[in-house]
Amino acid sequence: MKKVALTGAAGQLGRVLRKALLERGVDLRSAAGSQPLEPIVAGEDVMHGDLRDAAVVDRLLAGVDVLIHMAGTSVERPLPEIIENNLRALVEVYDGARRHGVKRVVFASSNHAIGMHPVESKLGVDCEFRPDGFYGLSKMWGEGLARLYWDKHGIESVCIRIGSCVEKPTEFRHLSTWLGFDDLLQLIDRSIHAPDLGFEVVWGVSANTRSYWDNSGAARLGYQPRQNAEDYAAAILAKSNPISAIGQRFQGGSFASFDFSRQDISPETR
Ligand code: 15L
Repeated sequence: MKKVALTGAAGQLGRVLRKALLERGVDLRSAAGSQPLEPIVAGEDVMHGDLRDAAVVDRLLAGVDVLIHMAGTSVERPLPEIIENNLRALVEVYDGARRHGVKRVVFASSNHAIGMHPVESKLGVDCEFRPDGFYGLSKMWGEGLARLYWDKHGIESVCIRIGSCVEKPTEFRHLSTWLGFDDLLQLIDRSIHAPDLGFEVVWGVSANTRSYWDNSGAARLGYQPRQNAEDYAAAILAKSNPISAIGQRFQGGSFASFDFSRQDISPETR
């Protein structure tokens, strides 16, 4: 059986994954950041620590086949914080993967690496990077790092450009960007088990009728999403859109409109 490590286990998605993977009998080591994790099953393999510390990474990756790396800053934050958590820590993690012969890293990338694309565009994973902030920029850099470690060191990576991974879609943008928890679990399961992936980028998105993204490449993993945000459309369309007029123009939504200073693009210009 594969030994799987999970970082960010105390985070929003990490909590969902930890519980579900344990329920499915995965041989899991879960890692949190500053606070210790309380075991949720007897004898659970848990740890915590700062991933910028190589000794912590050694403890995380000893004997591990696949790492699911969910840790890091997950929203727009001042650049120094993003550099520490999403750049420096990620290099430590990939270096550790190299030291310990980890076969594959599943990297939580984000739609915010491409968030400045207009909502009218349907994108493949080979689209141009258009980050919508320093957070999105760090995910673009992370995908580049993953590529480097495959090309030079043979460590496989699946970079999942996660959309909006919440239990239920609640706003208009989610009709395009939603990733339901069942589909997340399927995608993670396929990312752990699909053979010989090399370097892959996939959209972390459900089978949404209004998806911004063409996820046909995810078939290589055997990912077949079953959830569709459209099932919630009536309730969502009955409410007002919480995103500003500028944010509504870009796939990154409110991340794109944050600190937006262009004067030549107004909500009205097309
Ligand atoms: C992300 O990358 C964030 O981590 C999450 O908080 C959401 O904002 C999500 O993207 C989204 O785009 O909805």
